Formats: sequence, structure tokens, C-alpha cells
Amino acid sequence: MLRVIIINGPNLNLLGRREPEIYGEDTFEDFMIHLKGKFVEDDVTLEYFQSNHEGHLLDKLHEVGFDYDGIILNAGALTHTSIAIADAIAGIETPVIEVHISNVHKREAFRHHSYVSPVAEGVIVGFGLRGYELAVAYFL
Ligand code: CA2
Repeated sequence: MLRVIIINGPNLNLLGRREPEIYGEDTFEDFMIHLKGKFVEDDVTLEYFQSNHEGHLLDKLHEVGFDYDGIILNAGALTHTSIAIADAIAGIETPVIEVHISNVHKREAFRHHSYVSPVAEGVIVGFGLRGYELAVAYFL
């Protein structure tokens, strides 16, 4: 049994409600139903956590980071600012895949740098919500 958690950071609770041209029209809750369906025959449990608070994201990384098999992290804008999240990832054992829905490299320059990437196992960028599915497939 593989245990994988998706952790989304600030503002990703707005998915499907604003800016559909960048982030698509699905809410993450709807997408989770679709995602669980895709892997229903695999021996994997998929959990989801979202927070707009950096400290809560750190607490969740510490909580799951020694027991789970994989973490799929979209830290939102904290990707570009948070040394604390990078330190948390470096301090845990569970491998982290960094995902971004949009192609951050096609966007503003301040989105081109990630503090997460150097401590991530891999990075999936610009494939929409499909990126989360690719990350689960990697852990499997
Ligand atoms: O492309 C991504 O997944 C991002 O991590 C999304 C972050 C952004 O700051 C990163 O540079 C790239 C922002 C998430 C905000 O999501 C919204 C969704 C709908 C409406 C408003 C914001």
C-alpha cells in the first residue's frame, strides 16, 4: 500500500472559481474525485491538504514526512519566497514532487525561481491538473 498526499498552498482553494484561463475550470475537490478514480485499481491511498498558511504547510510536511511514501507539493506563490518550506523538505524523509499547474516559465520573471526545486525529487510544470496525475504515476 502506497500512501501519497497532495499538499496545495496559498490561493489554490480558489481553483475553478477565478482565472479559469490560467488554472482551468475544475475545483480541486472535483479533480480529487477524478484522480482517485484513475488509480482505483492501484494499491494507493490519495489524500489532499490545502492551506493558505505557511506554518500549517510546514506542520503538515513534518507530520507526513516520515511515514508517507510520497508528497506532491504545489506551494503556490510560497514556491518563490519560502526558505522555510525548502528547509522543511530538506529535513523530512518522504520524497517531494513539485507541481505547478501553469507553466511558470512562460509567466512573470518572479515565478521563474523556486526554492522548492533544489530539494524536490522532480518538478512537473505547465500540464494543468494533469501534473498531479503524472506525479502519482511516478510514485507508483
Ligand atoms: O501554476 C501554479 O500551480 C502556481 O503554483 C499557482 C500559484 C502561483 O503563485 C505560482 O506562481 C504558480 C497561484 C495559485 C493561485 O491560484 C488561483 C486559482 C484561481 C484563482 C486565483 C488564484
